[in-house]
Amino acid sequence: MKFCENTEFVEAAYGLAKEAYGKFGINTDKAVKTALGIPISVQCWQGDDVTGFEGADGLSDGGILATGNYPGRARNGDELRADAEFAFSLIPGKKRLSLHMLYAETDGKKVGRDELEPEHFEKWMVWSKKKRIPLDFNPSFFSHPLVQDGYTLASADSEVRRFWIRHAVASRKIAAAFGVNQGSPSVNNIWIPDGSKDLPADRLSPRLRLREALDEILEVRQDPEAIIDTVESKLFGIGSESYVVGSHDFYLAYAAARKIRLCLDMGHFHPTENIADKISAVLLFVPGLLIHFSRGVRWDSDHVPLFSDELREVCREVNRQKAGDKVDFALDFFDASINRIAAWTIGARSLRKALLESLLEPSRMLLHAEKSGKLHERLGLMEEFKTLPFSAVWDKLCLDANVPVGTGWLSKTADYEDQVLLKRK
Ligand code: RNT
Ligand code: ZN
Repeated sequence: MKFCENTEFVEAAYGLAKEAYGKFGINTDKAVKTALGIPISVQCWQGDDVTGFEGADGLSDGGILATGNYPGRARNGDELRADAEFAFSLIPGKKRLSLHMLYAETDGKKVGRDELEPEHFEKWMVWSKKKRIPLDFNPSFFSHPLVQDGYTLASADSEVRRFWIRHAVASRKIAAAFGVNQGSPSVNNIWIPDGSKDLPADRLSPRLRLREALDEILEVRQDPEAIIDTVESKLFGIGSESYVVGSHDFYLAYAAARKIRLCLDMGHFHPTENIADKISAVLLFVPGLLIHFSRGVRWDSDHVPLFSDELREVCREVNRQKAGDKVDFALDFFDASINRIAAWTIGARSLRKALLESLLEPSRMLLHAEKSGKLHERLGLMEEFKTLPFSAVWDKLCLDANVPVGTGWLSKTADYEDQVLLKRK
């Protein structure tokens, strides 16, 4: 069955669902429209296993790892843009694309990462404008010989540190150029891998150096209308199991003190810790959040996110607090063991689903039960809401957005694999 052939069925089911939600005071038409309008920043690096265009044959030196060798990885800008565009045709709603410094296009010239300029992202900017897909950005502190013994901005070697400071300053200039090009700010996220495999004797000095380096980077003025600065923490990485300089405590305090936005990555906390609970706490003290939607599995923080309880709870929290204007939604994962277009599609669709579901929650009833001390009612309602006819509204959202309903995107992905991906040798 092709996705467009069951329009009537989707509409009929939606009619019933609309009535069901209406009984709880929820306007499904409005929820669909709102959910479609929330931008999801899709990470370009799922398309090529975080390899980039510097001639590397994969990700290295930085505590993260892409595993798998499914055929069809994008090898250059044109392929990556084509793949992203195709994936975007399967993902409903507003999208942005997040780039890394690694994805500069220098026409075969070797340009140091500390010397990159907006002109090296010209092709991306032209594409962004033409396709109306705003760009976000990230300095790349990995896969580079100057990631010295696992350290970059916090390195004790001042030459190494200076190089990475120049790199981050350059990334902010490029992000600001994106912002001007697209007429809205580009989010520039700083994540560094710095840390130690085994127990450090000195936990303080690297943190002092990181604080100083960040201050120096952020001191360079960029137009706040063009760029939003964020900093991202981590719990541990490969080779930084015992100590991470940019821990959650470090960046939480830093972002609050310097009044910049904080990035919370769902895969960067203890396995039973959900960032949903952090949102209301952190937003009291920092101006905004970037959320990296990901899925941690044992040591890996970057599996494809699913429509899981954790992810749904995060979206519900943002909606319940009406914090949407202070939160940017982004994806961060890289799985090289499955079709990369499918990885993008599964992750992005699951986030869009959770956003829609959060908007369909009859939160007022929960609040009412809570305020009147009827906690059994609060729990009972939460449980009953789980089985409201959500899938009918989700299908309608896909139909309205003109993307495949249900499993329809899988056969399209298979065609693209045959016609495009498998031809790449
Ligand atoms: C790594 C961080 C970071 C990266 C990307 C590639 O643990 O999550 O966000 O995944 O920048
Ligand atoms: Zn992340």
